[in-house]
Amino acid sequence: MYCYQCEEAARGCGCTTVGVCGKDAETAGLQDVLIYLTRGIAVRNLVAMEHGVGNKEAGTFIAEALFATLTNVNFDRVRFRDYIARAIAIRDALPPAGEDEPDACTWTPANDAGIAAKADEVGVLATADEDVRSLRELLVYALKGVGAYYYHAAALGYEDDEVTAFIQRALASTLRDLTVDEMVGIVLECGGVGVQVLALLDTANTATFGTPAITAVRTAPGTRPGILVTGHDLKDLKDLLDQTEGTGVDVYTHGEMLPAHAYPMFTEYEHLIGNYGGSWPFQKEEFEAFNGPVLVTTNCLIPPKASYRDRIYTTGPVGFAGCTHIPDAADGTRDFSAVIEHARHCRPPKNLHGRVRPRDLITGCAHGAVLSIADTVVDAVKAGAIRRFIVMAGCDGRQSERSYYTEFAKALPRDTVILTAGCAKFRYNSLDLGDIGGIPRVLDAGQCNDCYSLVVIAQALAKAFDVGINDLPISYNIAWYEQKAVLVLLALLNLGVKNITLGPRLPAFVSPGVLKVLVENFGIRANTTVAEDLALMVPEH
Ligand code: SF4
Ligand code: SF3
Repeated sequence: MYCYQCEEAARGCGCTTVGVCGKDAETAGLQDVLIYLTRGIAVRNLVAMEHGVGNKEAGTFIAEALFATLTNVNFDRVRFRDYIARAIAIRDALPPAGEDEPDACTWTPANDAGIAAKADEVGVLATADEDVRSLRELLVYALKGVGAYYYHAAALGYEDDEVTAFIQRALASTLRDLTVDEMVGIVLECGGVGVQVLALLDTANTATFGTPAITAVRTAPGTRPGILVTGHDLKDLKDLLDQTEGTGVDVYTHGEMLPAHAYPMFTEYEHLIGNYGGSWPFQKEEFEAFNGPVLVTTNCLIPPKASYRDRIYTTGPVGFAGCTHIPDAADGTRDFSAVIEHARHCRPPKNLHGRVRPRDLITGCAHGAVLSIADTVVDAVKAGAIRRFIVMAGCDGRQSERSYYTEFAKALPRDTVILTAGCAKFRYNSLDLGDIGGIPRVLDAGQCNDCYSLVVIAQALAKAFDVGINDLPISYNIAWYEQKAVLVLLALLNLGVKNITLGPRLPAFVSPGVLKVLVENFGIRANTTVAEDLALMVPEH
């Protein structure tokens, strides 16, 4: 195996025997083969689409397949073998793309050993040139982000054929020998598609669940048995809440589900009690203490301990051998009765006092809520009460060096406001950083996809001050971990945002040559120390 798609890539290079995330070599190989096959589907379907005989479902399948290979989503070999079988069936039902199709369009494994042998041939290291490999992988990782966000939007009935067509065009491009300039062009184009898919998901969420309002979320557990819902899929949360109504079972959000509490529709469920725990790296301790079933709707799943494995339920692309998977339903509404029945026999959650302070968490500061108080914000900037905004969005991670973000947040002067989204916020959202004239100093727009909100807010501020987006008093100190963050970063670049600081480590898949392009064109830099970065991002501090 060779995997270097996330921030934890072993030794800052790549995982070669087993992933730091827990992914084993066999699963890594199955993922490589699945991605290879999606390239073959793409080549055939693009030609078929040109002739008006394309398969729309192929695009949706590819989005889900890419999502399944994203870090901390699926560790289950059986599920990947099934994805591979489905990929071959979809591909083979499409007409050939011509006389000399690439191998990805025709290769068929004889057995599991054949798949394993193919994995060695088509993995990351199949591309010898370091820069070409870097650009191809950068593109594929960003596409995993597109696939993930598209999956959630589609679950709510919001689809966009342009997005799935781009995914296929981009995948097919990785089978061709393109110039570096051409590859950079597609990577940047992917940032534009990133903006498009983030906007699609924003529309899907707000049209379905309402416009989020700034909301304080309880963190102290109740006294009844509960189900903990983690991940990003709001549709699963909604369906679970409907099915738990009147059962005596409470529902709690975990990690990236926290922002759900800010949507008007979710505030109507009295048994949606509050948020439990913090971000994904702490889930072993938190899932153990929760006592009840945990529904994992997306990343990040850490291989569960045997002590609570039977309480983990997965949906959609998520999987882990030994955990119960809730199957998809023909009408789109999954049946959670087994999870609910399980919960009835469980003890209520333990109080997590000690590590997590029992303090309400503020969320829902998405574009609708912030722009409704835009005049107050603009006045505070004009009056000098707010000197600067710092975008600290992105991912959390498990290494101790992530404490940098807590220290950075604490060290920020009191006339600065943090704009955040994603699970990175759990490093500082329970600190009492106060407010500026009633505006919370940590404005949490929501999940990582709600970075889109931060862009909408920045664009509105740029308009209000009649300046360019890079002339605003905003600095970017982004934390990344997995491939959705790669897409969000490309989306920011596509919108013209410059001088982003990225940490805690630069991606292993970015070669020195590609890094040079990013530095020269966009001013991307790696974070350093709190003091040095503060001096740079909050001038005259
Ligand atoms: Fe390693 Fe990250 Fe790949 Fe897991 S996803 S194998 S930790 S690089
Ligand atoms: Fe977090 Fe896994 Fe990236 Fe949605 S839940 S941001 S890391």
